[in-house]
Amino acid sequence: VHTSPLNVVLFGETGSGKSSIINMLLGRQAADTSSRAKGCTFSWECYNVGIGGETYGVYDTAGLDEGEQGTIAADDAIVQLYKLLTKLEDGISLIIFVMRGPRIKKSTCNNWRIFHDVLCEKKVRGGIIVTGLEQEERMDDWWPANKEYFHDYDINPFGVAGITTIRGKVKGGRYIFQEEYDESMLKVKKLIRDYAMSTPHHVDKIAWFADIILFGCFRVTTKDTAEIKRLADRCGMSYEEARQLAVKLRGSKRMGLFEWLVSSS
Ligand SMILES: Nc1nc2c(ncn2[C@@H]2O[C@H](COP(=O)(O)OP(=O)(O)OP(=O)(O)O)[C@@H](O)[C@H]2O)c(=O)[nH]1
Ligand SMILES: [Mg+2]
Repeated sequence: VHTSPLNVVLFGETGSGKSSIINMLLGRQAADTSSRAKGCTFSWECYNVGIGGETYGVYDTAGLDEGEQGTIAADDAIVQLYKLLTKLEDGISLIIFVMRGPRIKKSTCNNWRIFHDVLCEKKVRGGIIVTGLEQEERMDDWWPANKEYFHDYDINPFGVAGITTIRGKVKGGRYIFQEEYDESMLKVKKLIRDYAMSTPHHVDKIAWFADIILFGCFRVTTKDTAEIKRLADRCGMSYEEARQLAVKLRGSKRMGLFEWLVSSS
């Protein structure tokens, strides 16, 4: 048993079922869910979940990188992720990509790139939960039938759970998907217990922020110094953190930020 909870981050686009998974794990309506297209969770929230004698901090986050129609803009996404990294100072043990099945959308892979490849530098184990499989003959058949698609995009999760988070209507005195729901809860708990790393990975948030600016995730490569400064302010960066950032950006085209910081000190 660890002194601080192992952190597990749920990510994936709006409406994929992240908050519904939290509610299923806790057995109550702790997180708001919504069937509206607009998206429901606007920031992130941590919930303590006990599994097999261990407590996990499970993070419900907002869907990212969804283009113009998305819930949150690129700048807001950066600010949110930076603040999330601040909260995750104990490190990250597992990230779980949540997607709605049974059909795969074209945008599916972007979220995995942002969290698994960029944010966690491929150093945190990744799992996938596919929701919406209550109508399937067998929920476990979905992954074997679709895994080629993910492997083609170099998405190779440690574990996958095909589930449903809904119990459906009551018929003959019982919920029609009760069995599938119970099975789903066990599968999600097993995924977390089996794959959460006992030695969490610590993300250097300043290095991450610099990479975002330099390598243009979220289409922000054209930002000028004043814009970077504004973004750093919104992230709540301290002067020391901004100085570290400036050093990282030094020698790049962002020299101006460094000069600005030196002149204002
Ligand atoms: N049929 C079906 N519906 C689901 C399933 N999981 C979630 N939903 C529904 O999908 C809608 C969105 O679910 P949420 O849990 O709010 O999705 P979210 O990922 O938290 O969305 P954001 O907070 O906007 O990022 C709700 O109406 C849920 O009831 C599932 O397994 N099957
Ligand atoms: Mg939500």
